[in-house]
Amino acid sequence: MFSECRRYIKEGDSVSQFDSICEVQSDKASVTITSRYDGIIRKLHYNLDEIAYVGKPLVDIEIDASKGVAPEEDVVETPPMSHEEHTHQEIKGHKTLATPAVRRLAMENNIKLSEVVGTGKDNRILKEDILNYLAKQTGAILPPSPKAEIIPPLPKSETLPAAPKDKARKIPVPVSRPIVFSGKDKTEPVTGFQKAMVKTMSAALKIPHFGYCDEIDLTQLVQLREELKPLAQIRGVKLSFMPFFIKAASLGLLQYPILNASLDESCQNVTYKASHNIGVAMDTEQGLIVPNVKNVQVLSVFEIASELNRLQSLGSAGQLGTNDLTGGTFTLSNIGTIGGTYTKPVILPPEVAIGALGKIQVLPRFNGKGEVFKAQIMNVSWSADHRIIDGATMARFSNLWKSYLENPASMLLDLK
Ligand code: CAO
Repeated sequence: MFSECRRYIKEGDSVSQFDSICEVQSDKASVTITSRYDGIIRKLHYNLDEIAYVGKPLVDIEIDASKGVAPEEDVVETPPMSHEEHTHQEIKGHKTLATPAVRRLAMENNIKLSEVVGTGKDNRILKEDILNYLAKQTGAILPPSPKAEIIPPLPKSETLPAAPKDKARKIPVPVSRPIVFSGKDKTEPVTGFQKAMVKTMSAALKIPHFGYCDEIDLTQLVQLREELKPLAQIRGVKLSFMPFFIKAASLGLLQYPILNASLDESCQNVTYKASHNIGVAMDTEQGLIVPNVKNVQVLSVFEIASELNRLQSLGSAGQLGTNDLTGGTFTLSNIGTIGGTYTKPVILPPEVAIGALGKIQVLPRFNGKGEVFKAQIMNVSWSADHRIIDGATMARFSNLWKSYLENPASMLLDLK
């Protein structure tokens, strides 16, 4: 069961294979459904935001006779809600990974796929890669990246806009739909990620939260990151502060494994998790999502950064799969990228602890000699499940995490 949250076509539109038909959202992931056929849209089986059911028809497409296929009505059914299945329509078993549409585009332009660098998952060649390759060959200037493009909100009724025609617009860009002020109350169903949030947060508030806050002097880390950023950039990775926060948390969890545990529903057993799957709260166009970096305990800071880059690009494209969104064991929420100092983070069950990071600010502080200096200060707010974690444990963990970040070289001693 899922809801259709964005549509790119209307009845009577012509579509080609792999054109986007609509975007659907379950409480775990959102997926773009593309056309399997060249043809004309004859019937839409659902209205926007209506609940659709797996295995039922979604849209009827009349197949285009001119493409050498006998005219007939065909039906694209609602797929089983597996993210993997619907993003993997490419031909496998070849040296290069690319969808048939991309292969056709390459063939039409006499481009050898082996000469194109793929920027998709597992080096898959995307349409943009072909267009970029072409642009380089011809010196043409491509339209701006669709990520930066502002697309007007879609109306909900029959007056849907025509399917995006130019190539760049074919990539769906999630845009939040503002509620237009009409002078009348408006009731909308709670769907998608919002629905998941209702479920998770209602469960979370059954947990007695213990809160603990502190301030961290990141002066050394800010400097270190400035030095390492260009090195990571050369290796194709954007290095933010998060990988350090995440690695320091994992080193702390090795000493305080109760914070990387879960409590069963009857509160009879605590399971200490072997993996440090550290969740990162992400603010996306579709709302809050919390993908996690798996097995941080065996990853370097660089590897965490690389994985975070991957999760962020998938997250902002609304393409995170179930695997990335489940199995978290501990969470960090960097609300400081937006603003604020202290907050009261809410634990994500079945996890037992979460940390929220405030904005890094330049503030006057005293050094060891009593002199005032410009310090880079960040506040941290922890919440822990007080049924199994006492305040002292939370405070000791926080002190250790803080010491790694205030003196980042000390992390070297414990890195494996
Ligand atoms: N204070 C000030 N600046 C910060 C910062 C902080 N706490 N954390 C990061 N920054 C800076 C970064 O260094 C980066 O600057 P540069 O471009 O100069 O390198 C810039 O802010 C943008 O960082 P980023 O967003 O690309 O990367 P990140 O790894 O720091 O953060 C993510 C990633 C996903 C945590 C963040 O984008 C995000 O979504 N934060 C919001 C989380 C949220 O909504 N929490 C609430 C959950 S409860 O509803």
